Amino acid sequence: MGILNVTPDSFSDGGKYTHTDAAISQVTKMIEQGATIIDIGGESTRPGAAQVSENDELSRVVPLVKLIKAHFDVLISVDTSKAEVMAESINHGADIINDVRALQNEHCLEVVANSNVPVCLMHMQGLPRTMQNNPQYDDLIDDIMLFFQQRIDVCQKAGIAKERIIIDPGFGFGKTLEQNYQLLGHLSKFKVLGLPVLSGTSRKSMIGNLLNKEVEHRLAGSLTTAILAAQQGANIIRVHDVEETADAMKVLSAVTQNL
Ligand code: 7PJ
Repeated sequence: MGILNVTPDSFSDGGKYTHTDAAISQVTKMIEQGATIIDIGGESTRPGAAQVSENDELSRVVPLVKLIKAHFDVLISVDTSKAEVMAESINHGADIINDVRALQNEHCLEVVANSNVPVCLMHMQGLPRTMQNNPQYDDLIDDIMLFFQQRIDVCQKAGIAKERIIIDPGFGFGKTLEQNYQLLGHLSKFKVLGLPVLSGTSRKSMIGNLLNKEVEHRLAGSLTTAILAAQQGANIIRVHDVEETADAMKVLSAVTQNL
């Protein structure tokens, strides 16, 4: 899954792809490099980021969904927590809804239930503005597991079949540095839920803070996390550096296919 950020303030590609032409060339490049899903995000969820109005998010995301649909044969994922953005994106051909709030905002459950697209439920403790202020768990893995079980249950009761659900433990979303690495080390545990797992660590602070490196120097760290996640059964790896990650995944599968 290649990340296409369309927010002016998203941290690692800071507004470079706000314009249509740039977005198209970025998508072309990511597909050539091996991305099979493009994740469009119109709301920055980095800690402390400004909130985005529904109209702004709609006007950033929906034209891109239409454009990508018209020009490419690739799965389109929309990273949003707003029911209206979900609905409009689905109407214009989005293939996956990726919600860092796991459909907890108003009307989101209904919108997804009334469609047939898969949805990624991500775990977040707290909310983006404050989530990194001293996150606490009784037991990190058990707490996140319980959250997934509850959200899967709520989704199923709302009419979203289990077959449509993808889970994501939400690296960096209300987790300390240690907790993020503990989570990565135990990622395979979530496979007991019998659902596809998405892992998103690309260029995140968990890498920057460990290595003391700025965003443009986090490739080696990002690749290491991608490999560790894939080795534990992650099915979708959400990344900025598609070419390098696709190479790493090819090498990994050459090994695992010959085991
Ligand atoms: C994630 C996401 C993630 C899923 C972002 C960033 C922050 N969606 N959207 N998982 N992260 N499913 O890319 O650093 O980890 S935005």
